Amino acid sequence: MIHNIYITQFIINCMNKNIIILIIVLLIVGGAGFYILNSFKGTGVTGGATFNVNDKLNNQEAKTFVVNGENFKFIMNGVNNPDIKVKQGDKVRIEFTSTSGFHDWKVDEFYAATKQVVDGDSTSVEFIADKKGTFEYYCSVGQHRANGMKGKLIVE
Ligand SMILES: [Cu+2]
Repeated sequence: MIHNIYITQFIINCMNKNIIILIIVLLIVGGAGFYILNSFKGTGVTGGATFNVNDKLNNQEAKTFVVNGENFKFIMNGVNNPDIKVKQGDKVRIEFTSTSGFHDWKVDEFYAATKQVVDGDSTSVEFIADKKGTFEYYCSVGQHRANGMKGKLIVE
């Protein structure tokens, strides 16, 4: 009986020791992980005017649309001036190429605008579609918008 108590005591002592060691290991690993994660923050490549510090949406995967422009229309997957549909809160990325002529892609309500590109050049813009509604995207070069170079951005 006494023998059994000693064995039980011994096992409990061992478990305590193991638990303490486990906790120490977890603290070290956790601390190192936290330190490594922190050291990565702030070193990210920003690459654009849409980078928001302290914006968790920034980590969201962007919904990407590949759009081409020519005189005087936008084309996406073979469709002219297509409706671009997203959900409220989505991060939207427009990858825009001018197949011919001088063009850009713009939506005023989200202050989203690519730079103007010419013949075969590409550019892109990212923005958060933070309000619902139907908005017009368009080309701001010359009279292109009036000539029909526009379409709908629908945020649901
Ligand atoms: Cu244009």
